[in-house]
Amino acid sequence: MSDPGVGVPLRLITIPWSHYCEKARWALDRAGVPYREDAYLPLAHALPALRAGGRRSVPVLVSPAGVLRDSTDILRYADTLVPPERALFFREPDAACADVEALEERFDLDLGPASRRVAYFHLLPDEEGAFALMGGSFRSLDGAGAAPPWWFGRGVFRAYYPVARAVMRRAMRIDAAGAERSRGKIRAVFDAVNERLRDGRPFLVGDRFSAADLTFAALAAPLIVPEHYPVPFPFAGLPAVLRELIEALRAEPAGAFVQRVYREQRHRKAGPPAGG
Ligand SMILES: N[C@@H](CCC(=O)N[C@@H](CS)C(=O)NCC(=O)O)C(=O)O
Repeated sequence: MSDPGVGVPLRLITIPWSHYCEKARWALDRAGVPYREDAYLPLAHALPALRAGGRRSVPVLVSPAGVLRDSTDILRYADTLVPPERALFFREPDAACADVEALEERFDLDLGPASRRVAYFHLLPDEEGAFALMGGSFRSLDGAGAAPPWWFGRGVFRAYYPVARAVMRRAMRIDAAGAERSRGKIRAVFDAVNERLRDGRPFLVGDRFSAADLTFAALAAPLIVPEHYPVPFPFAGLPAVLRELIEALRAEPAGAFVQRVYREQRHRKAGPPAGG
């Protein structure tokens, strides 16, 4: 396990089920670096993120290298803690390195907001489902963030949820027209990944796991619900229309790729996986 440096414990501020937070958490787990996850519900996350020196969005990592406010910066930081052959961004400045960077950015800009918008568009109307997802996701964490907040009971949730939902819908432009446009973006990204995987390659770029694979898998996860996602998404409890979309995407090469990468590469407490 690498030592991040000066004995300052890393602190990762998250909304625990958020796919950008999962992207950052996966990179830290993979680097084998100890950190504490401080998990918050949407809305409640903003003040701690700002107080830590971040923006309103999470993940925020408080690290010896400073406060990192973006999942890509956290992946780059995790890369400083592993040997070059395990870095998520290839170190040789060649075509493969540029390919990883371009894919990671495309998934960040196109796939992440779109998969989140479509998933939330179907999930948010279901208050019971949201209660189950939010409570369950806290219980899945280790250590400091393991319990839902003290006020997280059904009664308070009923008052909190409509406010949080309205803010989330506005902030992330979650509506029917937005969901439709996002489905188009998801289609374009999945088509591109299906095409890339057509020759049977095990990874999106080169012969080893990279930031492109990790970012695609994490940011597609709300629409694949991989078995090994560390925060449980109770698939059976999801609305039927979302379950159907998930089943359809899982059946594509890109969807199967996400499931496989999670199974083979996602280890909560790191140690090098075989072939990784
Ligand atoms: N580009 C950012 C995106 C992070 C992001 O969109 N985070 C969402 C959670 S999935 C968030 O914090 N949303 C609440 C807000 O912006 O207030 C990254 O890669 O870290």
